[in-house]
Amino acid sequence: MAQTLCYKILSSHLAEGRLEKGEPIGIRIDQTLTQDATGTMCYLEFESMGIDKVRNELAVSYVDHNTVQVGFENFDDHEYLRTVAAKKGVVYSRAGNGICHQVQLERFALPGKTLLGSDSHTPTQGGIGEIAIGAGGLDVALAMAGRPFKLICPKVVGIRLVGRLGRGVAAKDIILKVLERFGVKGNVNSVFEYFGPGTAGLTVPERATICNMGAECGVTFSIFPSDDETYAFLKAHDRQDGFIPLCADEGAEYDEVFEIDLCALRPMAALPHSPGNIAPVSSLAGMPVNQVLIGSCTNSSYMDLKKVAAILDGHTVAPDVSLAIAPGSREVLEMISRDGTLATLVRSGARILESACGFCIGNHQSPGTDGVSLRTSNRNFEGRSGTKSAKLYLVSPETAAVSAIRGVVTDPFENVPYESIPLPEHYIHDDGMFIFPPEDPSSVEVLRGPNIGEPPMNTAVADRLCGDATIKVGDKITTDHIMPAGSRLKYRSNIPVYSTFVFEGVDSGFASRALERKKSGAACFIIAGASYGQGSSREHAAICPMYLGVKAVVAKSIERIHQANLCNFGILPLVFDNPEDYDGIDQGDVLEIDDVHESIGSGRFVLADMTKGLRIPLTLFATGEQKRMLLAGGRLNMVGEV
Ligand code: MIC
Ligand code: SF4
Repeated sequence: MAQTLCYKILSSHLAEGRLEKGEPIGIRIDQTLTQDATGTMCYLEFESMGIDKVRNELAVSYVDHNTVQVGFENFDDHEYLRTVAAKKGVVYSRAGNGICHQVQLERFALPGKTLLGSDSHTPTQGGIGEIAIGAGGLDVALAMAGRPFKLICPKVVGIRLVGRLGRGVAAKDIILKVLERFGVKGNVNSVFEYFGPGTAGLTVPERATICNMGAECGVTFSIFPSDDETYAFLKAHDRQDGFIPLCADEGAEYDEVFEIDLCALRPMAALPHSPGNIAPVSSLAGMPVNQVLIGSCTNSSYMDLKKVAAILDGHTVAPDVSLAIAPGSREVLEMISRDGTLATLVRSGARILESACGFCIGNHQSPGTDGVSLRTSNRNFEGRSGTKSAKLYLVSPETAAVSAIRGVVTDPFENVPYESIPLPEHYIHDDGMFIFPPEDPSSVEVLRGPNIGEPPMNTAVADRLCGDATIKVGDKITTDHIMPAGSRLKYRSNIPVYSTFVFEGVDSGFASRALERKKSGAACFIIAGASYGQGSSREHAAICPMYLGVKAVVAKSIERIHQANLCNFGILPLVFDNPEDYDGIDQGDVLEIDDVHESIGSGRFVLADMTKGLRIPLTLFATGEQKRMLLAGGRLNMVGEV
């Protein structure tokens, strides 16, 4: 039978289950990646498994998120990551080498391989024809231990591209169009497979931009075929040996097809406060802008910055705009330094930032009060920038650059000084900022600063949970709402401290309220609307609530990575059978669940709201393995199974 590209790679890596839509399957993982903010927990978890050396083909540990280093914590974390990598056979990418997804694309990603990464934008590597999936740190630790990664065999949405992008229209506009169609919820257990004649006109970095933001739709991964463009990109990095051509079979059938005519596409933007809130840039034209930030794992490639420089050349940034640019990697920075692009950027007044996540995760460059910030990154959740009242618009580098010069949002369609910019024939590359693990790690001492604690353990779940609706939240609660990053990031390795910030921006009293309940032996319940836990892969959004005594999340729907993280740490992810039952529960209501053990087995729960006298049916959507984890109080309690 004719197969999609997605199913071809899945079948060549199938380790468990049947390759049928909706079935739980396990796949072999060739490569893993971690970044520092999720990495410390991940390697602590890996160490707790008692395995000497990683068992997959390649494991890379990047330092790109926590590079601000105010206080000793970040530096200590980096030292832990450097030494544990050497001990366990992991390649270490030092701070300064660049953003994990950009560097992985340049140096390691290969068509036909599988990659699991402890970052939700891991699917960026789909741009090279790799199945690349984001997951919590514990799942990545299990993959490093050689265990198959468990997922639901996905529905494949074919995205057919026809035509060519017009002048000033970018890959970013394609994915914003996809976001307009599919939104940020309701796409769990689906993947996007790009095909059609329009794919040939897109370079690998452009394809990577598109796959990067599939994460915002909540799909498991996105993928492009591997073709002449893929070969050209690999060859330009002297990595053509890893090339294999790959595409869907003739006549392969998709579960659904969405077609985009690239000729008709116009520049798009995601409006505050969701990447799914899409409008054409032309509808925003003339709106004054305070800040423009170019960078992040979505749009910080050499090609992106060449286009930006071509637009900025000969201009100065508008007087009331602050423009800052973060090249995605050391390779990009070296390329733009050597060919003069950097001088053009500097001459225009751009502030050059470190090759790191930086502004994207709210580490710095927070906008002013009520500020309008145009960004080429992928998330514009309220407060993520560090300024709650700021309004973030996600746009292409082209829209960002023309608007930076004019000081108001400006449509770049037919408004850029070049037709197209070709891929360089050769990229300068230098692996000097990677530390490759020694053959014999016996003399390596793993360094642990005082900020680094053990991963906390949960207790096996009780058969009866009694407590209250400790917090009630609405729809589309992101992991940034649950577990803020930005200035709080440095506590990622210190769960007791980091936990004090759970739901900080939503309800600052939550953490202390939850701890009080925990001390009195009561269970905390989180009541939520649709698409709970969307956004990042950070397992801290499960670990810290677990630490505070949360036993169950009861929601209209829960996003894939977060659902898996909740199971991994022994929090019940329960979904309302009737979404309107959400309305009947108020924060503070006394809640009970009886027969928890039996209910985990059957997947059928009844939540009693004692305050209102309601009995509310709930379902647990979990695999057999996840059910065993929930009974045990989390994966780390399943001795002998990791
Ligand atoms: C993000 O973009 O939200 C992050 C920060 O990269 C997260 C990972 C984290 O929270 O450490 C992600 O995307 O998974
Ligand atoms: Fe880093 Fe931002 Fe990409 Fe997350 S989305 S990996 S914070 S650049």
